[in-house]
Order: sequence, then C-alpha cells, then structure tokens
Amino acid sequence: TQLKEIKPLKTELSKFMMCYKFALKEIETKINQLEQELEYVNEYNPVKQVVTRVKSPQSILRKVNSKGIPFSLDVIREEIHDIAGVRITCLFTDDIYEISRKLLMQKDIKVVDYKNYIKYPKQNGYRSLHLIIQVPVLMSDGIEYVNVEVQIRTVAMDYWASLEHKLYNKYNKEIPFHIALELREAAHSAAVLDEKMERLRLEMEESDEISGTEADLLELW
Ligand code: 0O2
Repeated sequence: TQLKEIKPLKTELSKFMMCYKFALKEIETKINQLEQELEYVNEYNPVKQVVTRVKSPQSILRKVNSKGIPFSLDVIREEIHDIAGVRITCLFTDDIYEISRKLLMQKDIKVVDYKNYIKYPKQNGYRSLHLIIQVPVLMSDGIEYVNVEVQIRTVAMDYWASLEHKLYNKYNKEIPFHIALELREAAHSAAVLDEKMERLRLEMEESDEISGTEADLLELW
C-alpha cells in the first residue's frame, strides 16, 4: 500500500519540476533568438552570458520553511517565484534595460513582478534587475503558466554578487560587520565603475557617429 501511495506523489513531483525545466528551455530559446536578432540588426550582442538553473528540492524546502508556508505544490507554485531561474550577464547598465524591454515586449510573456535593485540597491549593496515572468508551457494535459525569475546584471554586479553569496554561506548568513562594511564599499565601487563604463561607451558611440558623418561627407565630395 505504501508504494501505491508514494507513486502518484512521485509522479506529481516529477511533473512539477519538469514544468520549470521546460519553462527554462522556452526562455533560453527566446533569449538566444533575441541575441541573434540584435547581433544582426545592431552588430552588437548585449548578452555576455546566460545561466539557467532549477532550484534543488532541498533549497525549495528551505525556502518553504523560511517563508512559513505549507508544503503544498499549489502554494509553492504561487509563493516561490525563483524555482526556475535565468541569470543574464551583460557589459553595460543600459544593456540590462534593453534586454528587459525586449523580453517583456514578447506577447506570450506576462510580467508578475519587477524588482529594480539597481535603482534601489539592497541594504547590503546588492544590485540587479529581477523580473518574475510567466511563461506558457505546453504539457500533455494543457498549457501551464510557469513562473521564471530572470536576473539581469552587469559583469561588475555579478562579480560582487558571487563573492557576497560565498561569504553569506561561509558565515552562515551572519557576515561579520567589518566584512559587510567592505562589501558595501565594494558594491559602491562596482556601481561607480558601471557608470564610468557607460559614459565611455556613450562617448565612443558619439565619436563613431561623427566619424561616420565625416566619412559620408567625404564620399559625397
Ligand atoms: P540562489 O542560491 O541564487 O537560488 P521574495 O520571494 O520576493 O519574498 P526573494 O525570493 O528573496 O524574496 O526574492 P529576491 O529578492 O528577488 O531574491 C531572489 C534571488 O536573488 C536570490 O535567490 C539570489 O539569487 C538573488 N539575491 C537576492 N538578494 C541577494 C543578495 O543580497 N546577495 C546575492 N548574492 N544574491 C541575492 P536565493 O534563493 O536567495 O539564492
């Protein structure tokens, strides 16, 4: 009898996780097409790296406990938005908004939540743009709308977040005060670097435009 009871639960859990895997495949394809199109139209691909992951069952359980929600797949589906995660890294802050705009323009993607930790960094200095989107996934018994968390950040933001994540785990969520202070300073330096890079890029684009016009004029002459 025990096996009889467990089997449907196992099937339900596998299907639950499968939906997230399929949603990630869908969104990966969309990003990939977007990259190719931008590369073709603008001769510049703003996306440097795309990483996807499905949250491990242990990590989902940890979040269920920390949020104090019941262990029900329906509740988990509603309350935990980052079971499927995509992280897009790019070079410039402007690229982040460009990618997010282009993604959200797609008719079949619905935005559930939008957190701008770039405009409003977290207390510890964390910066990134988070989109929670719903992606339709075709299953054998119909369409499921699956939540996917998309994190879009610059290389500098990503560099900072990876180290902070390591420290957070190393110190078991209690980063010593002096290290937290230095991390905040490092986050500020990363933000300054991002601004500087953005300015240099604009300058380069402006001078490209001027030399383009000069070349056009010379050709006319
Ligand atoms: P992992 O290992 O990346 O999966 P909410 O559900 O809105 O109540 P939640 O889920 O904390 O709150 O949402 P939020 O703020 O959007 O954060 C979700 C994910 O963003 C985290 O997932 C991290 O990946 C990243 N993140 C958020 N804040 C920080 C931060 O201060 N430092 C770093 N390094 N990453 C952050 P997980 O599940 O925490 O981790």
